[in-house]
Amino acid sequence: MLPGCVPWPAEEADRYRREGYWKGEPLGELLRRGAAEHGDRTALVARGARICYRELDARADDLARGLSALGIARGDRVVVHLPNRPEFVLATFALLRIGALPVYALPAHREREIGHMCAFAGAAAYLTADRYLGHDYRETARKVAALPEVALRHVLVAGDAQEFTALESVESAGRALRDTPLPPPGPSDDAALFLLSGGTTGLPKLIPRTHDDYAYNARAAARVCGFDQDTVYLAALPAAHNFALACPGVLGTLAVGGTVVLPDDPSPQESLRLVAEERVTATALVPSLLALWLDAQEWLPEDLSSLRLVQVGGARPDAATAARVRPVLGCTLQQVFGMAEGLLCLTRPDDPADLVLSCQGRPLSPADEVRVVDGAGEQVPPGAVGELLARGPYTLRGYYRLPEHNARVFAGGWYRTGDLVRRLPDGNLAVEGRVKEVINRAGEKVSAEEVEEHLAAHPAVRQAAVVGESDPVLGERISAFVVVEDGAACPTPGELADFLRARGVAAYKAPDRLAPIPFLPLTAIGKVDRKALPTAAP
Ligand code: OOB
Repeated sequence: MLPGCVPWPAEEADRYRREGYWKGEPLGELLRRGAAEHGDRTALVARGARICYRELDARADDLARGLSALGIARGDRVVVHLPNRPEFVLATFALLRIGALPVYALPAHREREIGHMCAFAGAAAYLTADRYLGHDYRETARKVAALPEVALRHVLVAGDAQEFTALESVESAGRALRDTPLPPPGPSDDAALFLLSGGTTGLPKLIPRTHDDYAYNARAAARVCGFDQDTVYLAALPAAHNFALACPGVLGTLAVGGTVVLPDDPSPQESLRLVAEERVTATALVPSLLALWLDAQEWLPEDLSSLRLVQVGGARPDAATAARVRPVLGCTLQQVFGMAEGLLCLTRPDDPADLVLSCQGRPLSPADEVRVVDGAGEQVPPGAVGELLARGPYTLRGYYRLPEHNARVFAGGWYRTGDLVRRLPDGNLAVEGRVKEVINRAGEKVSAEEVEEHLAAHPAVRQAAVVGESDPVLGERISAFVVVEDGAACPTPGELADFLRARGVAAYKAPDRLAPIPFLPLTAIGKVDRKALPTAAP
């Protein structure tokens, strides 16, 4: 095991192998198998170019040899900071094949996050693009490489590399070494890659995912979603995020011989155009992006008749938005409640529509174990709200190099998710908020998410974000930021209190403070970034 990572206990690991969850196959083989079975089929579509399985496989090998010749070796960490371009997929397989570990940064990250990741991971290399969406990533590379705590041996750039090493030149150097055998990637139960924790507070933590666990995650998700070689998956979210990478995402699609479409930019216009042009069948969206798709489709309709499945996750969609999927997009909605740490819950494509609208899904694997507990760690009665604990064949046993934090967050192999859920009698989970986003107002506990949902139901309110602010009298007060519908006047706190009361909501949940805001700040993956909301009263 890579030092700093926490293995599963031998007993559980044996069970996961025996029961067929862990197949003992390195993740890099997922594409090798694809190439053997689907050689001429299109694996990737990007910027009008089409790359078949055989070509993608061969190019990944070339890049693997090139990287190896540069001295990048098994166990090295490489921060991968690429937008959704073919190089992302090539670099992923090249690194996996030589046992070097990609550490996936999101395109929206800048030198603060990247510097932290490079330092904390002890990265040997940083791989980025030249420019994307108006940002020059070489500038980021310069700033990061200059940090005293960062010790990069290489900076690789896809595109115009300027003073850095061009990724293309590494691939062509590797092409000249085609007769050289590739070094083996190491045991399949060892860490293969690092994902970032999705927490909206503090700097991201690193989550090691093993070859065995992540391959299972991708394959099982593909199975549950009905992906096959006719699937055309649009990576509308950053492929560096677990949702679009392996739930089933890019890896799940490639595992079954489907086609991955990479948009040039993340705008709904570009995505919807590609759905029509490439006959896309499935995609994954966060609620904020789904709302944009729905609006865009109403004023600039495209032919979406190929679309079968739209996955929505990362945050809970409001009921009204979720209900528009079938009428506006003409396809099945799938709610996905996942986390980079592992556990993935999904509604199933053949679930009744009212069930899909009422919960966030059930665990992916028969081997997933979940518990819903109160503050004392005791299981709550069925149907009551409590904190979700999880363990299973693809849920981490510890964050990378954080033994003290791990001691607090893991007990008996259970990962404390920090999410408040309700378990329905059929095993589905409804997400009710987060432990941390509970506002303690004069002793009353208020879920920020619950208040947001009520505020968003007001006709003048398009979106709302609620945070707790310290208050000399109440301890914490409820502060609401609202985006008002076009042409509507911002409701007053009194009107909102009346509105909430009319909905039968306890009076203590009404916001104490209200501020109109032009748009809600989002995190790198598109969730509402509560910590970026202004905290002082306007
Ligand atoms: C996904 O992963 P992360 O790591 O960015 O964030 C995980 C957290 C969860 O612990 C939960 O608090 C929240 O995001 N979350 C949801 C949700 N899906 C995730 N909260 C409410 N409803 C949902 N459907 O966000 C992620 C990873 C894989 C697949 C999908 C999402």
